[in-house]
Amino acid sequence: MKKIIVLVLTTLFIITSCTDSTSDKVDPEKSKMKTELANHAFTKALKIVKEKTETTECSGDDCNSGIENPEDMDSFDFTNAYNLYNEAIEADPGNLDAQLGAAISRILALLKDPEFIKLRNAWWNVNNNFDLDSASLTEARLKFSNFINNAFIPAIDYSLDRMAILDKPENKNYVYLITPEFYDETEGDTFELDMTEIKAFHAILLSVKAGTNLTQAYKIDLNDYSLEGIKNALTKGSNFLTLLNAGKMVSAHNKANEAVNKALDAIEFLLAETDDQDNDLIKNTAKTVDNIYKFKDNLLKIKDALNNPYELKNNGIALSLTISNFFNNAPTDLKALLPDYTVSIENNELKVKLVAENRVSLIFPDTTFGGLLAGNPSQEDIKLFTEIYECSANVSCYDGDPYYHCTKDFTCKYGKACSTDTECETYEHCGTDNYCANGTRCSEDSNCSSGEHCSTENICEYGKRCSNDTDCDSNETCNTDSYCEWAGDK
Ligand SMILES: [Ca+2]
Ligand SMILES: [Ca+2]
Repeated sequence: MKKIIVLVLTTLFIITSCTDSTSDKVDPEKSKMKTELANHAFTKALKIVKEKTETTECSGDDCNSGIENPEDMDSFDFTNAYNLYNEAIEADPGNLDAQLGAAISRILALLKDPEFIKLRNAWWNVNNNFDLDSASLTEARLKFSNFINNAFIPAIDYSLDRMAILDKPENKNYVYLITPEFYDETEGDTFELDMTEIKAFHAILLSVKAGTNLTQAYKIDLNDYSLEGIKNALTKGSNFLTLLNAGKMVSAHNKANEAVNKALDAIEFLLAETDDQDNDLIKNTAKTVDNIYKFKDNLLKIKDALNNPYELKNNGIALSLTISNFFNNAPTDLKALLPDYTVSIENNELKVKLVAENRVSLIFPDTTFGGLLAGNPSQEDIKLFTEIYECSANVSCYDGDPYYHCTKDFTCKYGKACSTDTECETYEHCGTDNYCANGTRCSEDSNCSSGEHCSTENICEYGKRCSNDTDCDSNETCNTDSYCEWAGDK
C-alpha cells in the first residue's frame, strides 16, 4: 500500500512538473539558436539597405542612390529578424542578446510597417509634385499622424520595454560583441557593445518618447491644408495648438527627465570603464575624456533647467524660465499667448500681421507665456528681452534718418535733434525733449496763422480761437479751451 501511495505521488509530481514545464518552459539552447538565426536575418537586411542606399552615379555634386522610387525601399525588411528575436525571447526571456536584438530590429522593422509605407508613398508624392494640391498634403499629414500613433509609438514603447529588462544593475557586466561574422565578413573589426552603448540607446529612446508625448499633447494636425484651411487654423480662437491631453505634457516632462538621467547614467558607466577601449563604439580615452565631461556638464544644465527656475539673460534683462511649471500646468491654447494678430490671404499668399502698429501698443496677453516665465515680467521686460524695438542706441531709425529720433520707449518719432528753435524748420520749434516738433513758438494768438491758436505751451496749434460754434467752420466745434476743433463729418 505504501508503495502504491509513493507511486501515485511520484506520478502526480511528474505530471504536474511536466505540465508546468510545458506552459513555462525556458529553453536556453533553443533561444540561442533562434538568436543566431535572427542575427543572420538582421545582417542580411542590413546588407540590402547598405547596398541600396550606397551612392552610385555622381554627376558633379549630384549623386544618385539606389532609391529611385518609394518601392525600392520595399526590400528593407527587418521583420524576419524581429520575429526570430521574439521567438528567442519566448524560449528564454533571460536571453539578453535577444532582448537587445529585438529592441533594435523592432524599430528598423517599421520600414516594412503598412502605416510607414502609406506615409512614405504619400510624402514621395508631396516631394515630387510641384503642382502640389492641398488635398495630397492633407493626406500626407494624416498618414504621418497615423504612422506616429499607430506604428512609431508602439515600436518605441516595445523597445523601451526591452531596455527595462536589459538595463538593470545586475546586468552591468553584459557585453555584446559584433564579430565580422555578424556582418557577413570573414575578417574585420569586432565591436563591443556594453552598458554604455545600451544606456545611451535607452536614453535616446526615452527622449524620443518625450517627443512623441508632445505631438499628442497639442492639436497639431490641420484638417485642411488649403490656404483657407491654414488661415483658419492660425486664426485666434481655432482649435489648432490647443491642449488635447494635459497628461501627455506631464509625461513628456517625466520622460525628458528620465532621458537626461539615463544619459548621465551612461556617462558614469563610461567614465568607470577600465577595459581596452579599442573595440568600444563609445570610447573613454585620453582623447575623448574632455568631451565626455563637457557633455556631462551640459546634461546637468539641462537637468537643472527641466526642474528648477533657470535664469536667461539678454539685453540686460533676466527672465526666469520655469519649464517644469509649463509642462505640469500646460496652457490650453498656445495661440492665445501671442499678441493680437490677423491672418489674411493676399494675392494667394498667407499674411500674418500684428494688430499693434507700434512698439507701445504691442501687448503680450500673458507675459509669463502660460507659466513658462516666473515672476510676472513686465511688458517692457519681454520687449527688451526679445529685442522688440523700433530703435535703440544700437538700432537707428530708418537707417540713420536725421529727421527721426528714438523715444525713451524705443519707438521712432519724427523730429531731428536740436538745442534751439533756429536749428529746426520754420514751421517747427525745439521741444523740451530736444527734438524738433511741429508748430512755431508764440506768445499770443496773433503770432500764429489764421487757422491756429497759441497753446498754453506757447506753440501754434491747429484751430482758431472761438467763443462759440458759430465762430468755427461747419465741421468744427468750439471746445472748452476756446479753440475750434474738428468735429468729424456732421
Ligand atoms: Ca572594450
Ligand atoms: Ca564601453
